[in-house]
Amino acid sequence: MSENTSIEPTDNGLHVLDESAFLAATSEAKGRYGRFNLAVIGNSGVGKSSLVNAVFGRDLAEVGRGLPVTRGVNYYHDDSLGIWDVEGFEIGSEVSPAAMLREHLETIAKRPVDEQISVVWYCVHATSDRLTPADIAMIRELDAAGLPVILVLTKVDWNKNPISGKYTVSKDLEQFVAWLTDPHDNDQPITIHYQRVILTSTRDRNGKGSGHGLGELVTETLALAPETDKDAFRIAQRLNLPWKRELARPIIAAAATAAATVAATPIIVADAPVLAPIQLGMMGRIAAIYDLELKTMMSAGALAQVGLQITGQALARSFLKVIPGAGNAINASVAFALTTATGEGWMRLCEQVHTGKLDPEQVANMWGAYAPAALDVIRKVAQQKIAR
Ligand SMILES: Nc1nc2c(ncn2[C@@H]2O[C@H](COP(=O)(O)OP(=O)(O)OP(=O)(O)O)[C@@H](O)[C@H]2O)c(=O)[nH]1
Ligand SMILES: [Mg+2]
Repeated sequence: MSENTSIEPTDNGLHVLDESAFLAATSEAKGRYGRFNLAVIGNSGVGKSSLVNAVFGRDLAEVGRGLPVTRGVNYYHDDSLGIWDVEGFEIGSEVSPAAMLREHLETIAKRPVDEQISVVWYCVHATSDRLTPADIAMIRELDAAGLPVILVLTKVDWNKNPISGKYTVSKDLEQFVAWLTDPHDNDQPITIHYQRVILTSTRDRNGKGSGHGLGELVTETLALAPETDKDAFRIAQRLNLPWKRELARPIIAAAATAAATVAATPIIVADAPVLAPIQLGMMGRIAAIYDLELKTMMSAGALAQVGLQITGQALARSFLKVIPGAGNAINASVAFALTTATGEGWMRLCEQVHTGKLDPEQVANMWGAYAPAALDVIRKVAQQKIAR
């Protein structure tokens, strides 16, 4: 895992950490989780980019790592997310929209495995009164290609009842939704191959607010994603933090167990950095879950500084003080508690960066604010041990 991590004592007796264990763990984890690919289909201006932005917290198109794969089809991606942006289709073009979409899907199917579509958001403006035959034919093509389709109604105009706080939509939209739930044509029931209908908005009618229906959109997208792509989706999206914690906690538990194993023979505090490779590896994996590219966001020096602060002896010394009889040696249960607390603190710090509340430049300075919380955890563990 981390044979290449070198830890060298400096003049002042502290240790300088090599951040390679951290970086290796991040890139290994990113590679393992892979990329989530979403196809977003809909007419120009229907709100596709706004939706992607609201759910994934970034506009890949703006970042500009896209390539026009074929006319009307663009692929944008970063490590964890790929977006197939498929334009709506002009009425009156020579080929039918469905035939054109089929061609697009064939083109996409020939692309590498890590670009293949997991889920489709088929976007329709909420003021439409029904799906057109072209929409229905296109959704059939998607279904025939084995793709799960969410029918996303965009730019829904919600009315909030000032007394009950309940959100309602217009009568027209209610009728459209009723039709979508039980579609028919001239009184004949018809089958349209979407799995879900979800009403969304990314802002209110004044262009403000944070949107509505987006939580349901991510929940249903996760539910429909193939099993192998679910973790990639949990990582790529930015709306649901508990999913990320669920991914991070087993990593913390595994690192804590590994640290306890190393400390089965108690470690003298001066040698505490022997736990550093384990803790840095854990931190690197957690950073991957929060989709943080700390390598590009922070200088190597700053990263090493964070590593030093977190796994360094200052913390080790201070927590040993709160454990009666520990002396200056770290035993298995202390190593376990320290690693758990470090992981929890780091997870919270990653959340802050991930949600934009903390500038990555500040990570090195801010760790101090998270370390006391780590100490609290250690104190609790110590107290439990004493009580037993
Ligand atoms: N009122 C309201 N306006 C929205 C909403 N979502 C997007 N818009 C606006 O609609 C316009 C088009 O949104 P985009 O997200 O660029 O639509 P698009 O489908 O990506 O458009 P193209 O890339 O041109 O095909 C923008 O001016 C947005 O501000 C919404 O939920 N409510
Ligand atoms: Mg767009």
